[in-house]
Amino acid sequence: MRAVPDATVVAITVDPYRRGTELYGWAESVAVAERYVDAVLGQVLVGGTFERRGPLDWLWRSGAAGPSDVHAFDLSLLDVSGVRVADPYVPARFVDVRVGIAHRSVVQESPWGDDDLAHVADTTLREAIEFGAPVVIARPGMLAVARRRAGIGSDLAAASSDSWEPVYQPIVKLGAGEVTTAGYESLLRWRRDGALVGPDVFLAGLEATELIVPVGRVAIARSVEALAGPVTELLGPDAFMSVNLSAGQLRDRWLGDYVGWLLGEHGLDPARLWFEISENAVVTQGSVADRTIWTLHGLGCGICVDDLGAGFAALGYLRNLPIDVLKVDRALVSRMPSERMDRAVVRAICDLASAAGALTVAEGVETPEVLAAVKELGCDMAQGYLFGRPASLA
Ligand code: G
Ligand code: MN
Repeated sequence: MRAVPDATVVAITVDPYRRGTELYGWAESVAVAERYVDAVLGQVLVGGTFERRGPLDWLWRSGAAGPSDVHAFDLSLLDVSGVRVADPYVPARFVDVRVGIAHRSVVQESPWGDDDLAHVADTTLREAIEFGAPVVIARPGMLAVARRRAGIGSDLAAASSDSWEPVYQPIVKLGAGEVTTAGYESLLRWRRDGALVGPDVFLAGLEATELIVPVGRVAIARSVEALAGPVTELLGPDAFMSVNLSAGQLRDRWLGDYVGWLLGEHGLDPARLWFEISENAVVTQGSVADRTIWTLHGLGCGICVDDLGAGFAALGYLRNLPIDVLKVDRALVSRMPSERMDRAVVRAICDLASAAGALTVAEGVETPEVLAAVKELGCDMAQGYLFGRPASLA
């Protein structure tokens, strides 16, 4: 046990994107970082101890009561972080500084192990680096998040392939008459300690470790089996299955081969298998992701742009990629009855789709009012709790 438990921990990294290293060289960058920590941070962080964890990384810990005014403390760190000049002396050198702050009094969780607060500070520092924010301050509840993440890498690596269980949500056709189920979206779930958990728990971990490639293949295989079996029995030989692809899967050069082989094994018409690519995935021309999409299209599979409406990437996608389906984001769809501008955006998406010869799916339809709005604008299909939640087919 530490003699005095940490009250505040600050995790600091200098030059996280290696811009200084590129401009000044490694040795000088490290020297600038040392000067900055000494001359600048040393003025702000008083009463605790600095621990050097690497050439460009420091951890500052303060025990006992910690700073009396945490807000003032946070602001003083904000003042000296981000991109700034290391010191007032000539020659001036800029330093890029990212800081994660964890106050025990703010995070408010118990019980505390010796390194819990340092772990929380590291989690906030990672966010600072990821989002390009100079300073991130740990929020209440963050220890639980850090702890959940701590075990997840090894749990994912140890997970057996049958712990991955897709669930299926109906997608309905909107015609003049009754709505009828035309196919399903496959949504991946993970059985962990008896509970079935969603992508918010596992997706970032799978992507970070590239485990998304084998796990994604299990998900596709299960979905294709479901399509060939129960879905065809329930809905007939024209029903489709739509499977989400994340960034890591799109970078898998052999995904197309694998899908082609799977479809052959089950004797399925490729047009019945769709793939969803998030609008937020950045697909540049000539990249592996770009080739993967063209390969899947070449096999005859449907290509969908998912979560449409958050950004405007879809305009470029429609021009450069073989898009068959536009899926309108549920945030946008759910606001349609009340917000004129959101209706206008959805209308524009429907126009775009018909010009491009693509189909539209409105996601997240929860009420008859939203369904009416979606029908009025001429969306081809819809999906949402009004028609069914993601569930197993059996
Ligand atoms: O990004 P993507 O469209 O693949 O996300 C699908 C997610 O949206 C699933 O996790 C599913 O549970 C959720 N979802 C599906 N329909 C609805 C709905 O009508 N309302 C809400 N709030 N969520 C929905
Ligand atoms: Mn989707």
